[in-house]
Amino acid sequence: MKIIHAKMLPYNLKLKKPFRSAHETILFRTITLIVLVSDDGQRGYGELEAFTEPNYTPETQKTARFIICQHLLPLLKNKKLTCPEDVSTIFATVQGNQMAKAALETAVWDLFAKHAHKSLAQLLSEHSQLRYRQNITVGISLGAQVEASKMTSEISAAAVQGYQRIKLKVTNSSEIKTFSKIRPFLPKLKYMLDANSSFSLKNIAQLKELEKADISMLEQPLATTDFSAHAELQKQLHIPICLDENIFSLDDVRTAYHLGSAQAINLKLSRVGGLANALQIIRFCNTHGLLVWCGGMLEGGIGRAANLALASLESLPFPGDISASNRYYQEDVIEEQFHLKSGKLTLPASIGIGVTLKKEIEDHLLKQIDLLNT
Ligand code: OSB
Ligand code: MG
Repeated sequence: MKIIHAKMLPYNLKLKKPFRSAHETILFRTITLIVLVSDDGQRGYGELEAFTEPNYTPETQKTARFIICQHLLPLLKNKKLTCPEDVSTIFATVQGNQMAKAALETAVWDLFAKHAHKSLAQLLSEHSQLRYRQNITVGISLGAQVEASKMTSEISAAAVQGYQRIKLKVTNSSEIKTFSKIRPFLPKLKYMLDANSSFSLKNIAQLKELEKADISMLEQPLATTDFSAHAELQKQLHIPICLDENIFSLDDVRTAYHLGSAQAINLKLSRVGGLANALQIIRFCNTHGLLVWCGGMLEGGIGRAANLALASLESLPFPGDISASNRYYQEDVIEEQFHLKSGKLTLPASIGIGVTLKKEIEDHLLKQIDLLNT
């Protein structure tokens, strides 16, 4: 297979309400939609997940679009692809820029799946030799709240909708205290906290307070690149640490494993450069006893569908951050909706990524300049 056309379209999504984490408060989410056309006329879709500001990862929408146009697409041009895994090999000469790579790589997976008349989940299952499920238990990530009453009502509302696992953002010690206080009165579900690098080793005493709170794990308590501080904390803390911001590659997962920095990995296919890398990480985690689960990036419909296909693999039993379509946005980019039913989302039935852009968005995307022939 060869990629003969490539187009992209930045797209703004407005959140229903602000989403606050330690990094920033988001009200508008810009994504970039990607379409790749193969020499058999098939269209493959990808979504660029970098944020507008370089707070969560170094990439931004603008830097990633630049890398895609100037460095990645020229590498793809005229290359014969025999399998989707070829893409990460071809991109290996470009350092980092994982989200730029993932946006194109997932579109190539979509093309190969469509070419084989298979769903993306089925193709991922075949390439990883892991079984997949049609109905996937999912969790929700709730933005940080200062007040106990707000925290309680947000959590209760998510429980009523059927979410089986609640992740709550915390940004400081007082929010941790508030959560610990309300924890005994919350519905009987799995809970976890995500600190997005808010703490340092000086806060060990406050973090150890959480040992009484019955949570599944604590995500990214310490600095974004600090594997050794997390290892030090994990030695002293009787709660599994989950790494998110630290993990850009399989090498990072290996480092975390060998240093003992974490017992769980939040796997975001965009943050690790795509699906092929994600599958390698899953394999490593499975053989080394690390819990691995599918994270989220406030995706639009294309990104959500790719996440759900990845999360369908049986080696990811812990519910991921893949909420229903109605969670974040009034208006999404795709026709279809992912509805929560008894805490689960169902894989789309069609081949490939299984979802389609809304007609007017698709038309607009196809009218953009061809980035492979300019
Ligand atoms: O830390 O996991 C995170 C969203 C954006 C950036 C980082 C994170 C998150 C979330 C939301 O927690 C996950 C989602 O529902 O998409
Ligand atoms: Mg996180």
